[in-house]
Amino acid sequence: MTTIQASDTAGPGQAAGTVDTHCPYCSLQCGMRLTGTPVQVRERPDFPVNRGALCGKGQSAAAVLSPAARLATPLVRDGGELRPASWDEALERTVAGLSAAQRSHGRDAAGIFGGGGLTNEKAYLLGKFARVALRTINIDYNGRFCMSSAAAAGRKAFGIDRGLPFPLEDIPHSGCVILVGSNPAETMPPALRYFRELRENGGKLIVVDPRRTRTAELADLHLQPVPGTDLALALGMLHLVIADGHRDEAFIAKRTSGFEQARAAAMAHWPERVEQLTGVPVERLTAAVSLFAEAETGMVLTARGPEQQSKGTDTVGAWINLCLATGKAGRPYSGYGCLTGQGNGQGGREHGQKADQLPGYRSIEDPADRAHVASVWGIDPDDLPRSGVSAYELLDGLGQDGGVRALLLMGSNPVVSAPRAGRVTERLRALDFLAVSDVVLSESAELADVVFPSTQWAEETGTTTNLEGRVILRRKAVDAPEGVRSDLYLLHELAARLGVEKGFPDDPEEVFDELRRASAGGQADYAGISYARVAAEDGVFWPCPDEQHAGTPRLFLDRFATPDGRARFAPVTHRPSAEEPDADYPLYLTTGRVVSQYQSGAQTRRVPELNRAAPGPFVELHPHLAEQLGAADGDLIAVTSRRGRAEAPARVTDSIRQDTVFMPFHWGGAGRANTLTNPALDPTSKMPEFKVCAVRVERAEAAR
Ligand SMILES: Nc1nc2c(c(=O)[nH]1)N[C@H]1C(S)=C(S)[C@@H](COP(=O)(O)OP(=O)(O)OC[C@H]3O[C@@H](n4cnc5c(=O)[nH]c(N)nc54)[C@H](O)[C@@H]3O)O[C@H]1N2
Ligand SMILES: Nc1nc2c(c(=O)[nH]1)N[C@H]1C(S)=C(S)[C@@H](COP(=O)(O)OP(=O)(O)OC[C@H]3O[C@@H](n4cnc5c(=O)[nH]c(N)nc54)[C@H](O)[C@@H]3O)O[C@H]1N2
Ligand code: SF4
Ligand SMILES: [Mo]
Repeated sequence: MTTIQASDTAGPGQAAGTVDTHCPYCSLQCGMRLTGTPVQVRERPDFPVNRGALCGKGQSAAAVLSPAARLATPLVRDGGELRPASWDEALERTVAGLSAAQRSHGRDAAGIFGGGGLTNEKAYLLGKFARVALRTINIDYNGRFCMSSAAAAGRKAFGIDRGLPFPLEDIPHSGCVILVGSNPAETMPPALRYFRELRENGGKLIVVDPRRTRTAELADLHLQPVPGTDLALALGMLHLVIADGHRDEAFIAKRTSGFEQARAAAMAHWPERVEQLTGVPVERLTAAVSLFAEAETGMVLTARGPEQQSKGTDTVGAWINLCLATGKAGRPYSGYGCLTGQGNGQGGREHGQKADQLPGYRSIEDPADRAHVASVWGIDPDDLPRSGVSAYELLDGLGQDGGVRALLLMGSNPVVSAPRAGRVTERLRALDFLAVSDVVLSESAELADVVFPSTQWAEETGTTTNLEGRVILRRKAVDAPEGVRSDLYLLHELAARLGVEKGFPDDPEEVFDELRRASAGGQADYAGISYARVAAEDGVFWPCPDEQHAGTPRLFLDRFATPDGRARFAPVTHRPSAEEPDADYPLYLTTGRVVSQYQSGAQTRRVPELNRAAPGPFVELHPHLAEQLGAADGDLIAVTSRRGRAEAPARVTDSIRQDTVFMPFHWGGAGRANTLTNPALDPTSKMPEFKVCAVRVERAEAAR
């Protein structure tokens, strides 16, 4: 039974037996209160982001604490089967596996794959473990699959990458918000309130999505483009802004650079051409431009729709251009923001899990950055590895010459969530050695040689950084089952057994204090953020360079973070998706989420009430398409792409374009959407094209 541990874990002023903490799942990091035995989730009305509201995943999160749902002991593979083992045996096997690969194939043959759900402390120590204990270049993480395109575009334009440059509470005060490929009605339900309040205040909401989602139904205007054409759409809007005299000359002159090139590209995207490329009628494009350009203030918020494309970085750049040309950036209630996704999607990328990054958003190739981090780590900068390859490239090369031979996977389930997942599963099987740390026996853990059961969320203390750049504290509320230890302990033990005795503490606050020093002076500066402040202030926004600094809820009001203080226009033009429909594969497939399942489903598929609400995969298709196939709602549909074939029941709805089908990606097995997806990568961010590929669709019997 899971019992609340109140004595040393409850914050100041909290009743014994009650612990205030945050949800284990998405980047809103909703505040919640844990109480009772067995532990139950309750409202915590005082936390500003969600003011007590929780979605069904948050409400039911305690189910995954139950020993029946979670891993409770290490497992090792013996004669083909996984069997329970001691921590000692599991650790020894792992050190042997990693070391053998490095001895035979060089240091870079050991690799790490991390996750954006890991706390800042875990992400930081995992990056340090790769560079200091394994000394490999090969570490990357699932954040590449998430908001890496927005991060790359944000850095190019503004000189810094923070999901939102303002708190969510600013949204209702804006004049017009364009939500591009974001479906918060399913993916962040408590945040919907901010968009409802926007409309109550007279502000306008525009939603851009190939599907009329529940979010789109709230909008004043819904644009329904062909998947993969957001870049053309944004260029078309910029064209009209310029043609209709809506640009803000004074802002462009004073606070930006590069307008001329962006203007030239936009002029080649006249409205009729854009209608042809995107399927969005000229009148609707014009209406969108009027709503946005004529509003006093405005925001563009993107999520995975426009970002998970092989041109995601350019696409986000084009939407930023629209903000800059209309003077809707760098001032109150205006700006571009990315709605990050995972619980620590923001912090997870700032502290060193990404192949090219060191803590504090420092660059692993920059001599001054290397010197700073090496001094905090007490090593010679020359001993720091350089940057390795990106997530999909790392997975694609597993077990091959020049690739990783022994992998530690922590906080991701790529068998379900990686693009072209059939290939990725085959590569994981080809490894000499695979260790997985997880809280449940995920599909990826099932392939491992060693499985470590990690403490999660309410069983441990740690910080995450939510989509606003607000660093928050998740407090330990319950003890984990015996046999379960934290990821920090795992890294501490592995490092020691690899001969690095010092520098891998397993106390989260100690790790955080080191992270603060490592990040000091970097872009994502956490130096002034302490556990005590985070607890007292409902979170602290980075950058926060010292303890006296208030933190930075709003960025760019005086200047952008570029060397000259100006935001940069992106010189981008439209290009097609990596795979467009043709005679053999005549339709678009796009993928995404439903409200009751989270990501690869590893956690939420273990919660009965969520499974009742979302029991399995489906293929969303338009009634006209269903009629052509002779398929009715619920009939089994076969979807085939150049990568493979998946089957799931039809869900017939006129809310989707006729040329497009949609599948959620939360399930493995026959209905796995990622059997189909195209791993074509964005050249800058290395984001795979989850949101567009070409498919053929048939009734399953007809296809057999
Ligand atoms: N319930 C639930 N909530 C979650 C998650 C979850 O798995 N389940 N995951 C969390 C994470 S990590 C993330 S990243 C966020 C993601 O949050 P969102 O980005 O909101 O989620 P998605 O469903 O992936 O994509 C959003 C929308 O993009 C649309 N879309 C598809 N193709 C295109 C396109 O080419 N252009 C445009 N403009 N739109 C397109 C889809 O129809 C979909 O409605 O959600 C977080 N919250
Ligand atoms: N087709 C398609 N595919 C997609 C997407 C899409 O839109 N379409 N979206 C992509 C996006 S945005 C994302 S973020 C990825 C996410 O996909 P994954 O990377 O697979 O993410 P999760 O399913 O959250 O996997 C996290 C794993 O870590 C475990 N875990 C949770 N907390 C901890 C912890 O503290 N320690 C350890 N050791 N383990 C923990 C969970 O149980 C789970 O098994 O999927 C991507 N894949
Ligand atoms: S919206 Fe996100 S953080 Fe909030 S309760 Fe739901 S899953 Fe948790
Ligand atoms: Mo994500």
